[in-house]
Amino acid sequence: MKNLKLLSFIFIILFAVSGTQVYGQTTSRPNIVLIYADDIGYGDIGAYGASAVRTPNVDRLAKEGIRFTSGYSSSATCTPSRYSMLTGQYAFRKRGTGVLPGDAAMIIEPGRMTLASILRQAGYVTGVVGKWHLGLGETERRINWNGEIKPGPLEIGFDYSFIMAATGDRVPTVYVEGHRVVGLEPGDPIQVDYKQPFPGQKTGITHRGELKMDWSHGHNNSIVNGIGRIGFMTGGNSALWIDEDMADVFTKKALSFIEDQKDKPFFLYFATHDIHVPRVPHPRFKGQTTMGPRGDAIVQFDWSVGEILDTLDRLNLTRNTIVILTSDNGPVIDDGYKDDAVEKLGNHRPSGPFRGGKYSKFEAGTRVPWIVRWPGRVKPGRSDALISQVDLPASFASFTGQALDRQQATDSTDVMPALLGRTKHGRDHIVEHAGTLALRIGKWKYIDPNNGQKMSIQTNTELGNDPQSQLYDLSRDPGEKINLAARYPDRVRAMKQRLDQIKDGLAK
Ligand code: NG6
Ligand code: CA
Repeated sequence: MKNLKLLSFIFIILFAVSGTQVYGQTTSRPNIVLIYADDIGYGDIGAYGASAVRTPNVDRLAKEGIRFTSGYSSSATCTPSRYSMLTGQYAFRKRGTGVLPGDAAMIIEPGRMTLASILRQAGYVTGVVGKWHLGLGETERRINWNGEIKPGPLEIGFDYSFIMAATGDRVPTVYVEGHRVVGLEPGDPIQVDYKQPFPGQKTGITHRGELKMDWSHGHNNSIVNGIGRIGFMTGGNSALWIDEDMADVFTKKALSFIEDQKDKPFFLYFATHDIHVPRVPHPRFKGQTTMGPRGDAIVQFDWSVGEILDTLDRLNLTRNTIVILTSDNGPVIDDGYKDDAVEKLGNHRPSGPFRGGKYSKFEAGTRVPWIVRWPGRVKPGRSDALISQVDLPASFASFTGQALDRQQATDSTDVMPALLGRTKHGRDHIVEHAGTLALRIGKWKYIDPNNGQKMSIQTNTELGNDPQSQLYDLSRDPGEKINLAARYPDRVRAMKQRLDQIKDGLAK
């Protein structure tokens, strides 16, 4: 009995020691900076093959870290990708997790375990700067923008937040820091309505000729800073953001967070607005590419990344910081504004070698740039491991030696060994979500049959929908051109079955 106790004691000690030593960080917790781009495609980055735009800072990160070739966002649009990245649960499991309006209630319940709360639990100071798009407040359409706006990021594990509520093209076009709109004057309260304009309000339809950037579809409600938006708002004039300054504002906040927390382990979730629409980079980036605002916004994004890397260098934090860079979904050219993106694209291929883009079940919808750097600990190189953003909660729970609440982050897999380059293998499969689902297992990609539109007329994107099953061999046909479903009916059946089981929560 005594021996048994001693044995289990030794076992526990060994386990604890090996647990913390797995990643060789017994003495310190490295900082974590997650740079999350918006709508940047696989082919939009120099390190991933782009030549029409230069991205020296992202390329530096790729050179000093691991460049993943099969890194995925869990969905082909923003809200569901962010939802699953923070919660570890696929967004398709929960209703109401599609692209949210700016006055949506928060879709992650207060107190729920998230990537942020996991790290906070491990002693990290946690901050989010940039695009939120997960809703705010308790009740839809009932947010009081002039009072305390909560729950929000602070209620799900962040110690600090400086965000835009939804997207650059949705009202309210103001920054929210903690629970308050920044720079609001009490005499000029904000009102938001997604259904109808306020009496006498100028809109993108009534005053189209006055717009500094015309819309191509949607984006014709309120006019703010000369640009039509989705949704109507009035008031809050002193608080309205200036699109041209947004990258500067967010980057500055991110840098101060790093600076303020430099002596503690910190987690920064830096979610840029770039390169989402409206693409209105600061004038100093204007004309940096031949591709118009979309290309210039990539340069601006790269500048923000450079500021983060330089600050880590200056504060001597580089070696003790894991930087992850990825994007929330694939690329789109015309996402609703006439910003010359189509006309000036030239030979640039935002989707890289892949088919489709944002909104699509083809690879370019969710296969995105994904880089991990941890100098001295992570050997630079390239990895073809399959990894998904939904894996971040489980991976960082394991990294910080915590047991994950399996009831919650049901879809999250610990891929930390792959993220840190200790193995070339990540998950065995990837679920790709754009309305309906697709499944990748190894080199095989299966797309569930469905009757959706094949092509988005608005954005000119191939959505991957087809009433027939689709099966592609990505190793020979990364562009998903040759449907092999008829030739391999057994594989189609097996993959469909697996996908159905995943959908029903019966298999991972
Ligand atoms: C679409 C918008 C698009 C973009 C997208 C969300 C229209 C016609 N299109 O509804 O411009 O805002 O939603 O993008 O309004 S995401 O990256 O945040 O998911
Ligand atoms: Ca997006």
